[in-house]
Amino acid sequence: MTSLLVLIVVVLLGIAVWQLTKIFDLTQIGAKKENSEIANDNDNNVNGYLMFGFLVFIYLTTIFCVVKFGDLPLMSNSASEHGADYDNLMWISMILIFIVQTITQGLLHFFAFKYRGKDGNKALYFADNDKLEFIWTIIPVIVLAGLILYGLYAWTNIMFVDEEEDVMYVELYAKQFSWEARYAGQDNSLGKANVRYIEGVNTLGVDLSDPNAQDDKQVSELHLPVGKKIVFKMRSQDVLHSAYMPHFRAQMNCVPGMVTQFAFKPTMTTDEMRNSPDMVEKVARINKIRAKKSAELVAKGQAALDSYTFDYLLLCNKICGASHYNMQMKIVVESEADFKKWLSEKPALGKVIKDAKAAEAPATEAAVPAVKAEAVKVDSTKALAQVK
Ligand SMILES: [Cu+2]
Repeated sequence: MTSLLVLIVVVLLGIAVWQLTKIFDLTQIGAKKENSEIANDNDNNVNGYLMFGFLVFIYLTTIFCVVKFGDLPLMSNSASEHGADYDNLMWISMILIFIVQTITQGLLHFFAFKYRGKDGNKALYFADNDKLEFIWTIIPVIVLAGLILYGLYAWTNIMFVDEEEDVMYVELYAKQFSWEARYAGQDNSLGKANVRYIEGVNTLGVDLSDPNAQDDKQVSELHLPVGKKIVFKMRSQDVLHSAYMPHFRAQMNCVPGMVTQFAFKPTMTTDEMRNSPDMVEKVARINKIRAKKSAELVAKGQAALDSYTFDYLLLCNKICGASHYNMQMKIVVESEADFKKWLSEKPALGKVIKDAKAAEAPATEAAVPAVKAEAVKVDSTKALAQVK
């Protein structure tokens, strides 16, 4: 209701201002010599200088953004083998865009200023110029073709998985609003799965009649061995999600009803990334902001924020619902030995589900005699009553 009233007030204010300007215009009739709707030299000059002003504005905004936010994009310090290729492609594209936009915007606004209207000037009739058209067509063609070919080459390299190579299979399972992961176990082969099999602790819908499924291991925190190529098989339970691991320059959609794939080799452990100069600087900056915020919170009598420690993350990069922003899973990259130790402590899925069923079964069986005994008790009470 309040917003409706505010809206009405804003609309009425707008109408009032509009009417006032009309009244102001009417009072000006006859006051000025020049009251024509046709642009004169003064108007043209104003427009010409405004064009220049706008050019200065976009240049200054660009410089400001580069200086202030230039260190925020992830364009270096990647933690995967293909990351350097990816970053190169990004750098080349961004530098090209930057140079081309600086030159074209400069020319556009300069000529708009230089050839602003002048009383008595006549436009030059200029039909065409083949040489000029050829130049401004062929340069973008060559540059864009080069970029596209390089992009295709990088993409093919990133997406190629050599089946002969020693790889590890991991499933990433997306659902509103969390992630789960499944390791292929000793046989390095993920068991079949389907949403129809989801029941009780089998939250991934793994088909337990598949022998490959028995030794699979289900986890809610992703650990990866450094230097080993991991082939991720992605599935989704409900809607379209996107598995996004920014520090590894990896992203792939998770589509309900199909399995998608992305593979990469982590090259930096979590500890190495935490200690890299770029990350140390970034974390210090984040903690400075948090300390400032904490001081404000403490002044209000609330609890201070914890200091931030870097962790790799798996995020969802498709807006998949209300809690999409919080759909994330921690990733730990560690040495192969640490990884093996961690994984060996996780129970196999076949055993987990068998144990869960066994735990359910005695409870049901125990419940049945209790019910029977109760029934007997009721019957005997009834019989006693009848006897009495
Ligand atoms: Cu999602």
